[in-house]
Amino acid sequence: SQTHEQPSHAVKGVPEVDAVVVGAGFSGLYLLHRLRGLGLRVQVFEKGDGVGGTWFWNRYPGARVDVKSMDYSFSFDSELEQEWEWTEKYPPQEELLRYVNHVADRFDLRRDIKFNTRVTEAVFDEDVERWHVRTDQGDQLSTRYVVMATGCLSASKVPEVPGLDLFRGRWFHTGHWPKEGVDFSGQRVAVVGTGSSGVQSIPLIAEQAVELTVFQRTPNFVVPAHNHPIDPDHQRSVKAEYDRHRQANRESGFGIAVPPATKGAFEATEEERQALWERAWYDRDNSLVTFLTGFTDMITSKEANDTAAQYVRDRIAEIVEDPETAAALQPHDHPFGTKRPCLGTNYYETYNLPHVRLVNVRKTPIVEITHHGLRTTQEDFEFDDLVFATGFDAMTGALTAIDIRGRGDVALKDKWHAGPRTYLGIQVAGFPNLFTITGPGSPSVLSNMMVSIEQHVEWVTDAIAAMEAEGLATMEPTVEAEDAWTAHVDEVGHMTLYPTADSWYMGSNVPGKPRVFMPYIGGVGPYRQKCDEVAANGYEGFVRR
Ligand code: FAD
Ligand code: N01
Repeated sequence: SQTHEQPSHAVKGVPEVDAVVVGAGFSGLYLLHRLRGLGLRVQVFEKGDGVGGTWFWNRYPGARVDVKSMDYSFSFDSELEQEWEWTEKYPPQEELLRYVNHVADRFDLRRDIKFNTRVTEAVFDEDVERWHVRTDQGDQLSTRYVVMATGCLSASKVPEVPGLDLFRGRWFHTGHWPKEGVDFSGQRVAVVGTGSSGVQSIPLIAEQAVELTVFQRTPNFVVPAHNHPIDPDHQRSVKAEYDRHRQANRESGFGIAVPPATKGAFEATEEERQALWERAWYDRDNSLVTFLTGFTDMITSKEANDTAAQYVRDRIAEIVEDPETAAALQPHDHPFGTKRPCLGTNYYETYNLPHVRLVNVRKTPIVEITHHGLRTTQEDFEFDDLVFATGFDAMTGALTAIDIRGRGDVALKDKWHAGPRTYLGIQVAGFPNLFTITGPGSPSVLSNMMVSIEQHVEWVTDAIAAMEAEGLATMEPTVEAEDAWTAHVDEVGHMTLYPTADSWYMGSNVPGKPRVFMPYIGGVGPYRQKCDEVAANGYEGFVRR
């Protein structure tokens, strides 16, 4: 596809569009669809060679969503949601990638997307009030609006361990897995990392490898996924009342409607607590949020949270045969849910296999990678393949990787040196007409992201439509609104247990990253209401000119 070659008189011959969208995951695709609907000329840039974002890059064994498919899908088009048939409770990456491609085809989106093209720079020219965007392919565009749909979990992170260049075997990161797949048959494999990606891939890698060593720094809480084919009757019944179902998700805390908790953990009896955790663990239709929403005080009271945490630790001790391995797998250093909890299939069971070994690198840290494996403070390990399931520079990494400069040539990464500052997670003071989808300061990664993506895309495109209708040139938050919102995000975050954990929500997985709780835990329902009120009050907190 091509950029729109329209000669500009405003910016020295640089082609002009109305809007540049960076990224062609779910966010970028829906943005393109909506912005086109406003009659705007839009150019999307995507560094991959296809659409799908997360589901394009994360092709590791076992990669699948852990929000139910009927919830983790677009709701904006009723024909789309009615015609698409999901096969599983939690569909695998291939199915999600098929779905994203279906969306791109159905709405004829590809012709405005330039693939294999990374946006490197976006600079605001105050004289003409336009953004000047450059890519690694030499594109230059002048645009009024820039929307960053760059993803919260797209800047993958390989650990800063010396020696990787010496390693003679194959190495992979789960976040850009080779398209052709990887055959581990007959191989000695090492996996570093036991977050969601590690938890999903470890059991399947273990099925192929002759030897698997898992290097774990922090054990996670892993709840059984109980994935299964979708019952067609269930699919029909949800579709029969999809609008009501979706609306309940939109009004919920995490973007997944669940019956609200009615009491605190200690207002319940021991038997009631136990019964709830049993359901959350064993019910085949369980979902990840059951543990988080079972009692009103699960994410605010350590004692309440401990009742769930202990329940999970007890299950681990029951499943894992070797007591030392079981102890190493039991999380004690963070409350349940304060690091993203995982859903697993045969995860703990995998450690009972004779060819699988767990190494606790909290006790004996990795010192270096060698030509034949890696060395910890205690032991030299040999293997053929090395898998990094080490996560992402989350929420801000994909944004700060682009040289974004606003008024006064201020760089976004300098403005955010002490942590991200936004108004509603949507805009940044001093960066007019630049919008972020599921940006820091919005519920984002603490939610069913499809709900949050649709809400942001709709709010942003409505705001742009209002500007167009009123003939306005720019929109940006006031510093006061941004300061107040950033303080509110922090204050609400600190009313919970989240900041007590060293998580990627806190930036703790990236050395040198400021320790700030980045997402907004106020709940997607209340947050949506706040965004709607701001718009209804003439975009309160924004300067529009
Ligand atoms: P992405 O899908 O990340 O897309 C961003 C795109 O921007 C990418 O294609 C990237 O290549 C491109 N890009 C970035 N920078 C540039 C640049 N400078 N120039 C050009 N292109 C650029 N969420 C849930 O709600 N439930 C789940 O169960 C769930 N499972 C997940 C599983 C995995 C393995 C991962 C990594 C994430 C998961 N998520 C889940 C979060 C997931 O990221 C979101 O649900 C959603 O897919 C994000 O869509 P997006 O379009 O906003 O971002
Ligand atoms: O990444 P992570 P992920 N030495 O950051 C370890 C979504 N997602 O790709 O905890 C040793 O969670 C690190 O240890 P520690 C979901 O939102 C969803 O797994 O920092 N170890 C950790 O164990 C998820 O949260 C699904 O101490 C090192 C692991 O690597 C997010 O994406 C599936 C290390 C990284 O875990 C990211 O998940 C996949 C080092 N130097 C992803 N550096 C679903 O199931 C890091 N680690 C839906």
